[in-house]
Amino acid sequence: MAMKIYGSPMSRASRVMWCAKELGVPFEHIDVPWDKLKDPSFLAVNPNGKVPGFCDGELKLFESLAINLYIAKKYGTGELYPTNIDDEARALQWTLWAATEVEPLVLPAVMVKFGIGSDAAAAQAGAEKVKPVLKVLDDHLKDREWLVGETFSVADLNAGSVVAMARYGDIDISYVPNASAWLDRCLSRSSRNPAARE
Ligand SMILES: N[C@@H](CCC(=O)N[C@@H](CS)C(=O)NCC(=O)O)C(=O)O
Repeated sequence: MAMKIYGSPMSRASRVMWCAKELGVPFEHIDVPWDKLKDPSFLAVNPNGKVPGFCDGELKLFESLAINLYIAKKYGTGELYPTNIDDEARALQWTLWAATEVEPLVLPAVMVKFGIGSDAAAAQAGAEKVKPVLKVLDDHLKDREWLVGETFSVADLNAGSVVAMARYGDIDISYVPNASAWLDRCLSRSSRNPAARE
């Protein structure tokens, strides 16, 4: 039975679809209308009433980046997921860094851009506060192409999914050229092409 990924492609479900497509793992995509997220039928999938929701056989998961770590480890160890404990720890580090240090600062700009939120002051403050955070990423990438090891990994996919929100929110990140070029590399993967296999 194929994995099931619930949620609009315009939501964080896109991160999970990207991960599955990167590995060529077949999945069933179930779009869930925004006004149905708190319905009991969807709460049975994700009790938070948010997308993505995810099922793989008996396993149900929420949290997009955690789902990606699971998919990458189960279907892509040695490819998308590291084979040694040090690199595994680095992948977890960059994932948690993106979720906790970056996402809260760039989210308000995305909300304003798409008319979901109206706190322009929070959007502007986040765009300022994220500068030293992205400098950490930029410094790490000054003499390397990818975050962990020599190839694109789940660390890039997860952190790239989050840093991309700065772009979606029209936050200029050209002041971190290494991070900017890395984001371009991440976002130009063929697995992000809408025509990539589901
Ligand atoms: N940290 C969660 C965030 C999930 C989330 O907030 N999803 C949004 C869509 S991108 C949602 O479902 N919002 C509806 C709501 O909050 O009611 C994740 O990464 O999966």
